[in-house]
Amino acid sequence: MAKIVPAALGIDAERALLLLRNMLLQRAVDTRGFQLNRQGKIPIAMGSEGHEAVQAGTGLAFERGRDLLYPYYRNTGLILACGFPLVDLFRSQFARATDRTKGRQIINHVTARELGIASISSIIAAQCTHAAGAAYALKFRREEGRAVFCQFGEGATSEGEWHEAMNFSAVGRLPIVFVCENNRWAISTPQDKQMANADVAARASGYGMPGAIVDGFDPIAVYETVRAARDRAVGGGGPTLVEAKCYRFLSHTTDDDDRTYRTRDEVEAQRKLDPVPAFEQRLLDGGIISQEELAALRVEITQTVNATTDAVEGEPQPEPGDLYGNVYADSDAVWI
Ligand SMILES: Cc1ncc(C[n+]2csc(CCOP(=O)(O)OP(=O)(O)O)c2C)c(N)n1
Repeated sequence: MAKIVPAALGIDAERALLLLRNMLLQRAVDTRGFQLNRQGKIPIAMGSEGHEAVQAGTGLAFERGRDLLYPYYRNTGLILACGFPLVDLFRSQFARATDRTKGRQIINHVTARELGIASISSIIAAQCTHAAGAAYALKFRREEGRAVFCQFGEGATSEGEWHEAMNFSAVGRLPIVFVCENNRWAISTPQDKQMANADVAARASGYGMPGAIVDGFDPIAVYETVRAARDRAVGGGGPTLVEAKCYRFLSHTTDDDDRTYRTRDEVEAQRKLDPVPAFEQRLLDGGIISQEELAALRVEITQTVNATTDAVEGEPQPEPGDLYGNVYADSDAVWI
């Protein structure tokens, strides 16, 4: 018989376990990325530790086969939650010939048209205008029941493109959800040097759309908030700005050393709120998972990540002669 989650959790056991699985996988992928980089096997790794709950919750709100996702580079957990294959994520990290961009793009900058996952751009906030354009297309074509998800950090909200996307979406009442993953730091720039207001969500009213603040360490709260925003978008109510307050536990990338700009005390204080063990405990306390089942899930995920990285490491590198392929139309090969 299916387990029923106590009312306080607000969702059924199946979805609660999906959230947990995604969060554990995301943490395992992050850990492996940093290991592979330190072993000299991949050129750079970008961690999303501290963003697990935001991304698992948002991924659960995403309607596969209908919605469109415009992610940013820190969205490994989210793209996995939206169906992106783990093997393709590591093919991107190892820049193998089997990679969907044939090893061309910087790691984690993936794309999967068939899943509705748009190509990731390194240019901060560029995805926001792309997302607004996609939402405009959905409305223009009268495609009912579909929404666009647009993800970004708080640093991106200083970019002109972000403001243009917000304004255009609000004026057109477009079916789009803006999700700000506010981890307080844009590399070495703290939020209070980025903006004079405390909450990104407060900016929404300036465009004439609702803004919502949610605890980014709580995957269920994120799911419910983003899902409500999606329902509003699909129902013709227009865009919403959701601000999920979280934290980046690791350096910006493996090329960054966060000890140069933030104190260990600050990081340690945030670590105490780590969303992964907190959600494990919540599901244990709620009787959704037992200690044995949790241990087995952790082992299964580690084994999957091990097997995948072992397999991908053995795949071929791109051929040097292929360098100019896939650059211009009618060149020697097509994009997947
Ligand atoms: C237009 C532009 N300016 C600067 C950069 C360099 N840059 C890369 S990541 C980053 C920080 C962005 O921070 P935020 O949007 O808060 O996202 P986070 O990395 O914290 O998740 C910056 C400034 C860039 N890629 N594009």
